[in-house]
Amino acid sequence: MGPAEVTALLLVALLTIVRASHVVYPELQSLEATQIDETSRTGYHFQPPKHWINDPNGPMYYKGLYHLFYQYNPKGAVWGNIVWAHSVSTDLIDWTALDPGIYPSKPFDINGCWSGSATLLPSGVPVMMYTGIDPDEHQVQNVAYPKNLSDPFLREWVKPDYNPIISPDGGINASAFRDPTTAWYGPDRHWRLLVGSKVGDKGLAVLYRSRDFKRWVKAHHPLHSGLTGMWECPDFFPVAVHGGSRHHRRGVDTAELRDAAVAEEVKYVLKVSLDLTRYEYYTVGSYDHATDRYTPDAGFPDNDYGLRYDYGDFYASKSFYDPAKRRRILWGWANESDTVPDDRKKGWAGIQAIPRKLWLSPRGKQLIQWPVEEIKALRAKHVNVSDKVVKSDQYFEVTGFKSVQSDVEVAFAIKDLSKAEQFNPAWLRDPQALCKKRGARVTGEVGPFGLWVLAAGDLTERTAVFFRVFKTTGSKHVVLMCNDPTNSTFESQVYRPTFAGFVNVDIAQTKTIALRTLIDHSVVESFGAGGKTCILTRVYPKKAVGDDAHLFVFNHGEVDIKVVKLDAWEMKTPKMNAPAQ
Ligand SMILES: *[C@@H]1O[C@H](CO)[C@@H](O)[C@H](O)[C@H]1NC(C)=O
Ligand SMILES: *[C@@H]1O[C@H](CO)[C@@H](O)[C@H](O)[C@H]1NC(C)=O
Ligand SMILES: *[C@@H]1O[C@H](CO)[C@@H](O)[C@H](O)[C@H]1NC(C)=O
Ligand SMILES: *[C@@H]1O[C@H](CO)[C@@H](O)[C@H](O)[C@H]1NC(C)=O
Ligand SMILES: *[C@H]1O[C@@H](CO)[C@H](O)[C@@H](O)[C@@H]1NC(C)=O
Repeated sequence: MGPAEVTALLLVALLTIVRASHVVYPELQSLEATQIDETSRTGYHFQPPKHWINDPNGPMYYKGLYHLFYQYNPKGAVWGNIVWAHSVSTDLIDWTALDPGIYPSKPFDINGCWSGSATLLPSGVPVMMYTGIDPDEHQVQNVAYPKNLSDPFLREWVKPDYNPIISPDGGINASAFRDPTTAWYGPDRHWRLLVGSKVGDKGLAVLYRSRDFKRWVKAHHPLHSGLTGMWECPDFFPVAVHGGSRHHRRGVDTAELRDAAVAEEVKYVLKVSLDLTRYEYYTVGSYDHATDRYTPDAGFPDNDYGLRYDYGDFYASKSFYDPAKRRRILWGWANESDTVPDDRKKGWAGIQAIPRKLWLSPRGKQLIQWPVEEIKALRAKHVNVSDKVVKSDQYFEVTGFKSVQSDVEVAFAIKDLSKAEQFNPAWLRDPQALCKKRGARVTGEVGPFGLWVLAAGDLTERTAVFFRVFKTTGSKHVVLMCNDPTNSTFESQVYRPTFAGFVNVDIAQTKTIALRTLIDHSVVESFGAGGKTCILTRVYPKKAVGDDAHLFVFNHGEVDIKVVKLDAWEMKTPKMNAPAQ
């Protein structure tokens, strides 16, 4: 490294301060976007007209409206000046932007209003619990109540003077104490909630109890902890156990747990966002109300290698119960993969993934996620392909529609699994590393096969979403799902990791595997095997934009595969955050 580089590095170190989990660029925080670059803006994924967004906050359903709040910088395209921006929708498709719901105004949140959750009290009153940054830069927990309960838009929020209601005392690190969950009510008539924290290398879901939602007392032990560094955005909720058919795929409201019969038929999910790796993981387990202990079921790794909602770009997620359709819906933030100067030029950064319905798989081994049914209403021009064999090293284009903003569902059949490559059990821990070694262009036996999306006509740009099948001992198989954006763009500064997860299917029995991919200009959001494995990636093609974006099916394995059926739809553009009249 030469002296000039050392100086440059020092300069970067001085200008960029890492505050909480965000890299901070003080000199850019309040530089308003003067123009908006539309090229890679999304059509049907949630985003505001401009500037920076991150975590989804306080999602809920109230008087016929879905509410989504989110971390937002009203003044620039990088993190800073954080408020709770607020949007509402009747159908999770068309969104209307309202004025920010919660913003710094009191000593207990004067330096920022960070993430939090909504709880619906038994009286029907919604209450927001959020992290405020006080004048000492301490992270404290506050409540806010709607000013006018008759207003379905819940435009104005009142912060009682008795805030903060939870302060970082009793050995809590005031710089690592945030993101309160939705509260739940126990048989002992006490409310409970979790706040993310850490002690040394140990991530904590700190538990608090309250009788009146005002005075909160820290429990003697956290609900759960793990040696994975700071836990952000914990989410803790019940899921119906399959078998109790009356609960099939339906969501469970934490409020229903007051009914002992319901409480006996559920499992619990604990999800945490790891500040260190910037990934999330979840476990499914049991929760003892009497001792306030959560125990993950056997078979769920409770560490960095745990199951993820999404193996790509998806963080700070939060679920909520939708009473209108009795389902649990998951929101998650996807950041940009381009550079900060790119974001400044674009005038915006960050989107929310498509809201996903979430439920426990029939055998209770994992969660299943699927785009909410509402987005089918956006499907327009349709094309299809059926019973088309794709031989080794062959590909074909899906023509007759514009794929740049589309929804693609495809089922692949595999003729012959006997040739599948041998799987090394050491690979089980890290699918991403395996996919990096065996990317889309590394020939295999069964796979790689899948889609090239946002591809240039000459294929110089393309993002591969694909499967690869391995065999293990005892005629069992392992299915790997990958997203390879290596050639998504010519821009060398763009972050282009291969993302991957294993798919828990018995491929020898099914002989087919399904893939659904939502393509949206700079978003490739994929659901493998009906939502068992999900991967979202952000890509920025230069050629494969607008009408020049193409869709192909490819097979780079030795064994033939067949497209049993492929359906693809152009997607209409909903009303996305036009300001309220
Ligand atoms: C409360 O909201 C309702 C419904 O929007 C409205 O009619 C009423 O005027 C509001 N009350 C106040 C005091 O603003
Ligand atoms: C508290 O958390 C901050 C932020 O992660 C960290 O820099 C600091 O070292 C922690 N303090 C202690 C005493 O662990
Ligand atoms: C393909 O789509 C057309 C028109 O949407 C439909 O009539 C036809 O049945 C479809 N074919 C298959 C095999 O799905
Ligand atoms: C990317 O493009 C280069 C040059 O055409 C090619 O050699 C390589 O195999 C491609 N990689 C992928 C993953 O498509
Ligand atoms: C999203 O951006 C990439 C590239 O800058 C980072 O590597 C990721 O850590 C980041 N993800 C989150 C959740 O912040």
